[in-house]
Amino acid sequence: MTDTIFGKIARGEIPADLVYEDEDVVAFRDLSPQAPVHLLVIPRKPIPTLDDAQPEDAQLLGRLLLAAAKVARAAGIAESGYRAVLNCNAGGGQVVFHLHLHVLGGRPFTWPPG
Ligand code: DGP
Repeated sequence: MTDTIFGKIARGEIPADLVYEDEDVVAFRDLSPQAPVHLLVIPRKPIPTLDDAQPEDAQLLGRLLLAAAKVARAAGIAESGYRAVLNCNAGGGQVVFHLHLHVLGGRPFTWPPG
C-alpha cells in the first residue's frame, strides 16, 4: 500500500485548499497552479496510477470524472472550456503516485500538450 501527500490530504492529516469532498472523492487547489484555475481531483482510495486501476474501480473512476465536471462548473470554467489531465507514470509526467485528475481552466490551451 502506497502513502503519499495526497493520501494524507484525503485523510485530513495535512491541510489543503479543498473545493469539494464526498464519500469517495476529494478536490483541492494545486499548490503550483499552471492556469488561473488548477484543481486536483483524487479518489480517497490510494490507487497509485491509472495503470493500477482494476475493473472493480470502474464506478470510482466514473465518480472521479463526474466530480471533475462538478468542480469545473463550480469554479466557473465549464462554459469557456477547460482541460482535464491525468498523468500516468513518470514518463507521462506523474510526480505524486496517488491517481489524480488535473482540472485546468481560465486560459486558452493548445494541442498537442507539452
Ligand atoms: P502530477 O505531476 O500529475 O503527479 O501532479 C502533481 C501535482 O500535485 C503538481 O501539479 C503539484 C501538486 N502538488 C504537489 N504536492 C502538493 C501538495 O502538497 N498540495 C497540493 N495542493 N498540491 C500539491
